[in-house]
Amino acid sequence: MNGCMDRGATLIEVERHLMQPALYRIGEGWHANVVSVAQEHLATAIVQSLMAAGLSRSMPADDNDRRVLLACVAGNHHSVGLQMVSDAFHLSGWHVQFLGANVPERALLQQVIAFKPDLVGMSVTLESQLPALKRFLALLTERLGDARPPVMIGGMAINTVGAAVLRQVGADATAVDASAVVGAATALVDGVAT
Ligand code: B12
Repeated sequence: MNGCMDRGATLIEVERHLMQPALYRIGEGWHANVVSVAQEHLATAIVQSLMAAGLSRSMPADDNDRRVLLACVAGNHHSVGLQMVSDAFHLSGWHVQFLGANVPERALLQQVIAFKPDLVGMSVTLESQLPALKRFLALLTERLGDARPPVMIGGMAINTVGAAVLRQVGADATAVDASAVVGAATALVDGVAT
């Protein structure tokens, strides 16, 4: 990572083009029983510590006065991808609250009310987690009505099912990865604000 960044790559480029494919390969090896559970945990921990080191040597853009609240849907324990999304927002000047894995829906609702984000971003890895996402978005709409902030969703399940899922669950936009997320989020928030 340091070598890539020394040569001018951004942290997000390193995360997207080095770390993400490495973790996908770990997943394939795990599925094929050639990577153990302990090795998968070790790989995840190494990636997380490299991401933290990479973030500390990166310079965020000027504060743009926008807030994003990021959480994995209840039941989703895969937080590394959302952490990359968090890094992308942070380095682009957004105020980020990253709640991590498996956030219970009532706790997330309370935090949306308290933080008043311009955008909520939710990560979904397994298709079996889509009903929990749909339930949460229905709760958010019921409680906040017109004041509900726009919601972006992403993660492996969303990339697999495709954009049609947006309407099914009641979300506003998606982005395929951490490189694409800030552009899509800015377009969404600007569109909503005008
Ligand atoms: C590490 C890992 C775990 C760790 C996660 C630890 C952690 N702190 O995150 C642990 C051990 C908890 C875990 C558990 C399980 N896992 Co797992 N896991 C993985 C692995 C190897 C890597 C995940 C990862 O970090 N990927 C890298 C990140 C960067 O990629 P990403 O998540 O896709 O994120 C990018 C985009 O999707 C997007 N994105 C992500 N979130 C968001 C949000 C928004 C708003 C937007 C716009 C974009 C966006 O941007 C990200 C960055 O570019 C994957 C393999 C894989 N293909 O991902 C398997 C994998 C996802 N796991 C799998 C399985 C089966 C499980 C378990 C069911 C295993 C079990 N029997 O217990 C449990 C389920 C836990 C749960 N309930 O969620 C399968 C899923 C298969 C499927 N399609 O159903 C996979 C694919 C492995 C495999 N090949 O079989 N896992």
